[in-house]
Amino acid sequence: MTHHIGIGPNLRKSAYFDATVRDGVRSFSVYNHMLIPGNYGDPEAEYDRLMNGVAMWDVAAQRQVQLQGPDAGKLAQYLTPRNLSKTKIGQGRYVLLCDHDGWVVNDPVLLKLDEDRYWLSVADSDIHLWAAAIGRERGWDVQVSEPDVSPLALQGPKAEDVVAKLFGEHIREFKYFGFAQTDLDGIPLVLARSGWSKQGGFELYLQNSAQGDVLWDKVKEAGAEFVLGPGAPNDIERLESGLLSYGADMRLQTHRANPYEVGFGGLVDLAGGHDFVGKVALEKIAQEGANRTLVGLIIDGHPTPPGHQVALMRDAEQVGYVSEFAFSKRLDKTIGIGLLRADLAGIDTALSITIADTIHGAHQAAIPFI
Ligand code: THG
Repeated sequence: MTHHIGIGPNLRKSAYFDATVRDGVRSFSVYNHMLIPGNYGDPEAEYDRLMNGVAMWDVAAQRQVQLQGPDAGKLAQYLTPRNLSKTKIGQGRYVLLCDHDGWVVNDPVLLKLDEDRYWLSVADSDIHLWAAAIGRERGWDVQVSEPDVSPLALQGPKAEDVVAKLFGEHIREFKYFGFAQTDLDGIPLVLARSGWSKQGGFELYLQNSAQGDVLWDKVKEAGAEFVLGPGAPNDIERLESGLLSYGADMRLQTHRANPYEVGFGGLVDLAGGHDFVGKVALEKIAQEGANRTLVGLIIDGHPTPPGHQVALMRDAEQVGYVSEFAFSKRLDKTIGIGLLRADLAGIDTALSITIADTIHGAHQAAIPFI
């Protein structure tokens, strides 16, 4: 049976929507209430471009939550357990946002545009509401908004060549997460070395959605000689590389996790002297130790991913869950990640998952897989 999702005005369209349709997008998902391309009908070619050429991803659904005003820095720091005191203008940082109980509510890339202006490039949860409420409740002088910004990711070993051709050789000096406010033939954008893959690349944060089509075509044309083609954030590569996805791996409403459980203790600075949402709860968790641990899993056979978490069993007892798995051709194995009861992590014990009434053995493995 095939299902269809009705596209009404409540589902936002990306600045690149028309371009992706023209280039043959075949499936969408929904992320931050916006349509995000899933694939273009040839997953193997899309994976191949990411590994060997350049993949161009419409990730406009990674919305920017802008904090602007005299207290913007104060609010940014209060929202995250990571210590931002050494973050300079033009630097990006991968940060966690936690709620008052210490659960992760988002894992954005933070960009410091100015002393009084920050962007949180958010994963799939409503952080503009969260940030605005916290800023106002604190009585701070900071405006929270979602500006007209639409990231376009170029990922893959040739992405740097494409960006150098478009912007000049100096971009090869960009540090990871470093960015600049610039333009491409008058199209305003922020250019950053970042992106959700381990194949390297850049992100172009378009600042005028009316020019999405034009930007897409300019990049496509420049990339032709470097085997550039459309794609989307790639679950196989991200599992191989051990990148986490908020929505898949730690979503608050359905399978919440705290930073220590998912291996992000290093992003929590309890000794930095700064106050932040969730500090008291995270101090307690740090002291007591996490009950669950993120593990890599190699799964027997070739089961079809069901599109949701599945229980990780030890005989008849549930001891965790697998948040996502996929078949890796590079490894010739089905690989996944999940949370496991901490006392079983690293222990040689028989685990399994059940998919479509079939039991598949699951074996712990180090992350990243590659
Ligand atoms: N780019 C931008 N916005 C985003 C994402 C992105 N918003 C949503 C989502 N992705 C946020 N999540 C991540 C997760 C991991 C990384 C980036 C964003 C990442 N991690 C590296 C790693 O784990 O090796 C580097 C971490 C570090 O150096 O601290 O890149 O992709 N604009």
